[in-house]
Amino acid sequence: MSPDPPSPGPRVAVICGSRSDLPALRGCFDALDAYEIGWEASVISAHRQPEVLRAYVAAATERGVQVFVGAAGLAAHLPGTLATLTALPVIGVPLDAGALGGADALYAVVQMPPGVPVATMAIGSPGARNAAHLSARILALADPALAARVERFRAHQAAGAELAIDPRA
Ligand code: AIR
Repeated sequence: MSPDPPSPGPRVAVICGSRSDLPALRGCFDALDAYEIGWEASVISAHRQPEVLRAYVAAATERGVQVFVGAAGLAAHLPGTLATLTALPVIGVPLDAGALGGADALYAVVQMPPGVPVATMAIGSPGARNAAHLSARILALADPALAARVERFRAHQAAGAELAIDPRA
């Protein structure tokens, strides 16, 4: 049996808790574009707009979104709240937004209770990039063309090794 064809609308929904988070997410959007994965982005705070978040998750799921990425700083409950609202995979990106350098957000995102999983990335823009790469690997399970692009990226990355360099040149 062949897998279902990819849905036509955005397959990844990226949500962040504030407009101030957007610069850290740039690499996520760039990597999703490079994989040719349709995405949509929204600013919704789990603390400030809980009802908007609930309605958005329901509507996005209805439209065919398959992976949610939640990114927030401080007491970053957005990814965890997403995971309470959907059974789809949720990827969490803790951001550095204050005095604790993102450790606050990391603990908030990673320490989910059993049964409510969030795949937690590194703090900040490296984690945001990896949210795109992990989204690609998840979606590639049912999308052979995307699986080929993931393999192409891996080969390209592996080809970047620099053997026997002159470190002072
Ligand atoms: N935030 C917003 N609502 C709940 C949380 N945890 C986070 C945002 C941002 C930080 O608080 O994700 O990283 C500061 O937001 P703002 O809007 O004050 O700049």
